[in-house]
Amino acid sequence: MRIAIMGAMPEEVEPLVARLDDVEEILYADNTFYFGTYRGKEIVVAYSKIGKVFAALTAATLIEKFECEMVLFTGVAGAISDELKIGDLIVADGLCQHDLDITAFGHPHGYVPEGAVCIWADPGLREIAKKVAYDQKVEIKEGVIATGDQFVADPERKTWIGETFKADALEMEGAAVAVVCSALDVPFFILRAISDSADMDAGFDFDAFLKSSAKVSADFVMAMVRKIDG
Ligand code: OS5
Repeated sequence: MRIAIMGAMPEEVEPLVARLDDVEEILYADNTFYFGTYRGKEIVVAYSKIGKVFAALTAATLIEKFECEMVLFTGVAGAISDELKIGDLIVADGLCQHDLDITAFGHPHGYVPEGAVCIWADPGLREIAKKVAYDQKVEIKEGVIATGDQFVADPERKTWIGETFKADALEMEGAAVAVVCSALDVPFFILRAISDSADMDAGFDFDAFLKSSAKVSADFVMAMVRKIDG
């Protein structure tokens, strides 16, 4: 079983690469893929670069070129739910694209013909996350994560996204990974730790908490890898 673990930014994958044994770097499609092992399991780590297009390219490459059989995403997110504070973990049950808009043709926000507003993450991997959380006595929230090519630092936009998609957090890559994995029938899991609240302070908070929150998420995903069979 070869497991892909991806993030969007260097800070999101550095804690993963640091824990791999026998690391080999492979350059492909203008990106670096880190091959290694962790507790005897074959792992491929990559950061995609920011946004939906880069994330889709990386997820597709991990599956089609490097033959990964599942994709785990780790990184940070902006909180929508008031329950989520800096450093808290959210597991996506569903992912949607808040910036996908052909409402001029009568379609709902986030929908295009032959697509779906919400794509559901793998239930088995979400169960493993719950077991890890129980073992580690850590709280995780499950909820919808909204994705768009926009760093949200605006309370009005954040509220609109929360209300329109019933979303608890937002980021810029998760739904792209979901679209690719579901089209290719590969199980996927998206985990984020909160770095900011997508409000007027978001830019400042993001800079202050990117590294610490990215590590919270990366450590949790590695604990999941230890529990995954195969
Ligand atoms: O990957 C982007 C989405 N991430 C989640 C996130 C988020 N998304 C939307 N709105 C929010 N409020 C969010 N909070 C957390 C985080 C990331 C945001 S874009 C930040 C870009 C900052 C930056 N620009 N240049 N660098 C960093 C330096 C650099 C250099 C080399 C490689 C990468 C970055």
